[in-house]
Amino acid sequence: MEVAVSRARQEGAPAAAREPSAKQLVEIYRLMFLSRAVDDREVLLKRQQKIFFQLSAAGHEALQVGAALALKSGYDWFFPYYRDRALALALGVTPYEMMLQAVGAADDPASGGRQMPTHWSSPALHIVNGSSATGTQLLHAVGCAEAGRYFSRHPEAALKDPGDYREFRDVEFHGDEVALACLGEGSTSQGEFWEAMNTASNQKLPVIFMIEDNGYAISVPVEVNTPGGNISRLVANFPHFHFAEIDGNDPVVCLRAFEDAAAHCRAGLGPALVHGHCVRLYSHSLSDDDKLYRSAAEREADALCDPIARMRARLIADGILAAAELDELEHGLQHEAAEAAERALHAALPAVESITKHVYSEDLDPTRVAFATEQPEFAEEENGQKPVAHTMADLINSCLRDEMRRDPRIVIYGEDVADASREEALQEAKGKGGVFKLTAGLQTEFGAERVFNSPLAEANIVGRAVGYALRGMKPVVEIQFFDYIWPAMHQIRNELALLRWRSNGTWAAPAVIRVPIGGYLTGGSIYHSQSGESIFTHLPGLRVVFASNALDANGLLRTAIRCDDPVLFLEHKRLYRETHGRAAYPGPDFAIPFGKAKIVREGSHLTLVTYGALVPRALQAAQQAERLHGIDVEILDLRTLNPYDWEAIATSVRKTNRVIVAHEDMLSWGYGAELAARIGDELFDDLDAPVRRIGAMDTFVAYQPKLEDAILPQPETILNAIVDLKRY
Ligand SMILES: Cc1ncc(C[n+]2csc(CCOP(=O)(O)OP(=O)(O)O)c2C)c(N)n1
Ligand SMILES: [Mg+2]
Repeated sequence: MEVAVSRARQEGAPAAAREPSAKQLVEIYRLMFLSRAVDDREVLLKRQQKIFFQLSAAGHEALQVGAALALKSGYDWFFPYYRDRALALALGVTPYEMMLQAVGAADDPASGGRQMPTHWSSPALHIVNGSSATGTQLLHAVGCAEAGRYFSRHPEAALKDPGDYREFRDVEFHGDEVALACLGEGSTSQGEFWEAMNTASNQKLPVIFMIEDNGYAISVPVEVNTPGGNISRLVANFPHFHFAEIDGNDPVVCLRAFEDAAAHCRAGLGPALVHGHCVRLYSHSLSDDDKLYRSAAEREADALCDPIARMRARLIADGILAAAELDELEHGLQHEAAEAAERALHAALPAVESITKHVYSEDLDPTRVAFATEQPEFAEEENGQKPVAHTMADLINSCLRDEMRRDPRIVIYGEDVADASREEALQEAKGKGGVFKLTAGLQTEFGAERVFNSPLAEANIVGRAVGYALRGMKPVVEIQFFDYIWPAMHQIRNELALLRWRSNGTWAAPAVIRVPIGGYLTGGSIYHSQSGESIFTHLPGLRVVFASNALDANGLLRTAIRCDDPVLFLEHKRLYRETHGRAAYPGPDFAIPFGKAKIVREGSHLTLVTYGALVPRALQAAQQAERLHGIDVEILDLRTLNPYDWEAIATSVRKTNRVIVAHEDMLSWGYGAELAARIGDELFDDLDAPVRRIGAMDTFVAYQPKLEDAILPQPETILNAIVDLKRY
């Protein structure tokens, strides 16, 4: 095992040659002091109730300024956390922009008044908008570094294409760029920290982890979060890393440490971790009071380490600036902060009408007709014979293959999706290509750089996808079973779906997540049969697709890949290889727009709205209803659940005046509840009977087939509901 452990000052030029000039030292001090001045002005505004939240960088300034000055704003990539005011200032965010954020102004460049202050963002400076969640940003930094490496190796992939999302995703890259991922020592307890360290190390990615160790996570001291109280000791055996544990109160030490870390990354040797010991001079935020859990002696000891006071004393001792000159400089900076605040307090506030902007892409609407190729291009013959009826599994695989040929920005990864990670095995072995074989042969055709296995960690899969996608790539990742999507839920809800809205449209992560879902497996049991789509349709910002047949799966996946929104693409396992719904290969450009339901059976007596595995079951029930009871049922297959085709539902209900909404997922709080409520609300006058719902029992799916049959809705369940509803 190769272990790269080194300390600041051990590498690079001799220390004397790298001693900052007097001018640089003054600039370091200016940035540190400006950060404190903006913090102090905000504290005042919060006390005056002119802003609504305040969280300071006080005590972290040396570390942050050191990091910023060692890296290149607008060239490297920055994933700050909420305490990084000095970092943001040193990278080029202005005090006025910070104050616009604090007041929640319309012109707040980070979020337009949507996020709390200190959630930095600037596309021009490459500061990626972060959430309030501790640790999620680390996986984004990893994905970002992977994307940067990919573009440097495949510059042709950066070309724009007016036919899809690429028209709106600008790409910039440099072969030696670095991603800075910032966090507090408490956040190293998050699984995502370890998941990010795993991939950064394994892939030797140019990511610098900056740990700002102030000894506390709100009120929780470091030894509670970190066994032994020192994170450097725990991570020391990660391969390919450059490590430095430093005095984070000395900006010159910090600057050197980050220069060394950046040199290691730029040389392609791997990631780095700089662990800076600093102090938290104020409480966690103005909503916290550290006197409740810290002793006076401890707080006083921290105050003596104040990096600004120390730097000031040093400038005087080294004869760089006299006390009076420093007073004047500080005065000017305080004035700058006060003036920025004053201007921001008069800035226009966001309009209420703007609230729904940027939930989804404003550039590319996946419901638009441009995504509809009128007809599939069925070949007259395939390989000299009549076209084969392909399964849903086959046509998903061929869509992935066709899109990868067309778009070099697509990468596919997940658990077991590669043919074989040890490529030499493919000389004799056929290859795996997914537990359901949906990605079979893709690594063999496109290589291990574009199709590869991830660690067994779902947050890792989605978190990296956010990083890839915000750089303009198109990750099409797989979660192996819907039942195991939950470790990624935090990334899906708080990051993937939210990034565009919270950044007021300046960042987005239009990734695709493919997920096998559902039961009717005979023995699938609890952990391989779950549904739960309504949990995801409840997330603004996320498109949700659920195809019921091979042709729809092919055309909808193409739209999912080409569109500019994040998409959850649900694939019913039971339908993968069923005889129902097979189709000929529709050609490489067949696409179906989102939000267009399909009438799979026309009828006049009753409307049945459904999707997924209930479509073939509803068809069976409808045939029996006709044969045995003379009831003529119209069946709508929604195909996409967000957006869904309200017009199609309303038109059909106006015609039949009776409606059942049927799904495989549990009845209570399910997807049907929303549709039933809206139908009752908006189509009340058109109804001759109550709106009926069909779903699974409110339990999980059992292993014993007798129980599974009773738990999940069957064709008879649907038939009974049809007959019952027709009686009204
Ligand atoms: C996932 C998540 N859990 C909990 C919180 C609430 N929270 C915000 S900051 C914080 C402590 C973070 O401590 P640390 O990482 O040491 O950073 P520091 O604030 O000390 O700089 C907590 C628990 C959160 N924002 N995100
Ligand atoms: Mg901390």
